Amino acid sequence: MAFVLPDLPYDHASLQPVVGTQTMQIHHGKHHAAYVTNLNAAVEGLNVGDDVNTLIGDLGAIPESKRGAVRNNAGGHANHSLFWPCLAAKGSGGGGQPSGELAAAIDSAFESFDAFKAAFAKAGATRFGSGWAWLGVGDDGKLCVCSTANQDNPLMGRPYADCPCKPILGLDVWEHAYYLDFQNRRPDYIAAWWDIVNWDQVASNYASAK
Ligand code: MN3
Repeated sequence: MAFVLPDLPYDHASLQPVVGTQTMQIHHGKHHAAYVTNLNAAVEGLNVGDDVNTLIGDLGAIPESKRGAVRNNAGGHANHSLFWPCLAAKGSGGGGQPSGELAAAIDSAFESFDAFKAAFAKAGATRFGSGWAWLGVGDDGKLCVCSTANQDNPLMGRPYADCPCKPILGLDVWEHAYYLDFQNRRPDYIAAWWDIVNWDQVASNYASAK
């Protein structure tokens, strides 16, 4: 059973001007596609099933000779598969604020939506080199913010991620995610990115994770 590159739920031009068409073409069609191809090569001959989140949650079960390749490429596949549906065109599902249970949980954990945004933006901006910022549900059921390096994911647990949780929103802060649009200005990318967050999808992820 091979892992498959998921289709985008919108076209490549939808997220402009925050994420340009060329960035989307390369990011989804080249980077994410390569993680899927390399993951399928890495798990060839292993009986790992077809759920990438289950796979990254049990990296210790992977033979050591293949664990690094599975960590990087299953992580890349899982991270981007969560990322794309959490985005939408500004004004067509993207932007605004969460409502309902998710809004209440954010207020409970961070005191306000603005305080949450500041904590999440800081996690992304201060991640040295390549990685991700996350909003996730911890074992205690509370929302938390953290970051991971490279293609690590909070589902991997320790020692891969120092913030074990079930992620419900991720922000890719690899340069390939923003360099064509923002060059070296990662904080500007993060500030603009809020306009394309699909809070209905994040709320759905929260309902599944809690
Ligand atoms: Mn990426």
